[in-house]
Amino acid sequence: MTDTRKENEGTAVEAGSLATERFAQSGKLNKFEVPKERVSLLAGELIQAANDIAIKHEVTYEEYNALKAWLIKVGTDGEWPLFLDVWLEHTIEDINSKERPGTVGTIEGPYYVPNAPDMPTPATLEMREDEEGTPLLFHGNFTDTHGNPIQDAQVEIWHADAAGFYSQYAPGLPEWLFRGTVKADENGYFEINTMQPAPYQIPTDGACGQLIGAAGWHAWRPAHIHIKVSAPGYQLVTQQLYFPGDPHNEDDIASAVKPELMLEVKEREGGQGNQVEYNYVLAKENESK
Ligand code: MBD
Ligand code: FE
Repeated sequence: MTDTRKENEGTAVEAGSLATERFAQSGKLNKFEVPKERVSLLAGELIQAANDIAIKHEVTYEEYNALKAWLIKVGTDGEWPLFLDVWLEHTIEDINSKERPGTVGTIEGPYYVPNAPDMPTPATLEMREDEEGTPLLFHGNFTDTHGNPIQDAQVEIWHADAAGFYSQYAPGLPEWLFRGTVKADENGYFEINTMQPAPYQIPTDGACGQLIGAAGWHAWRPAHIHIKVSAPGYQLVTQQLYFPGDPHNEDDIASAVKPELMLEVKEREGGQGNQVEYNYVLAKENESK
């Protein structure tokens, strides 16, 4: 997997900046209303924390200017979504999901695209002819927190290919490769045919990669499948699912792995790849723990 990635490394930074473009297109750049008191509190404490670190470690002008240059580069490379989703979103997600009963969530990350093609169950995600990788059948069902089946549930799914690339964020991939909106049946059951994704290395040639290199860290996320599950009247869950045995389950650079999100992988009868079952429990709109 590392070899395939290397061939394309020159294009990696593009993925980061595309995430910025998409964030802008979604209208989110001007949309927020945070009360003055909160801005003052949060921005004030963030600035104070930076000053405290400078005092604690006696930051030099060399280091201060390196920071300035690097922050400028995060912007010009378009990597603010990547930076924030890798190093901060996990904490925001934890805080904001702790009162929601049912299936556990985790971060969305920078590569979600809304309105992926609708497909009824059993679904097969878009793939190229002779798509490489291990076929994966992913199935499960939806219930509410009392164990009753849920009507009109859907699974939005997106993941990397077997080389670690996301469609719409890497050149040359079909637009909706490994992206779909799968409608569960009237019993809340769904079935999705896809290919197992590869571990993901965040772009190494942009500002985030430069930081990782300068600090001597690694750039890897374990292989993962992104999911948003929802049904009318229920709270949306954004999550990812992971594969046991991946060496980066223990040291995900984005700190987004939770034990509840680990799949149990079984071989499919007939030797056709693997299958996994994951069942969703959704909380009603006003339901809390
Ligand atoms: C990803 O695929 C991802 O899921 C996150 C969180 C960050 C970078 C790339
Ligand atoms: Fe991802």
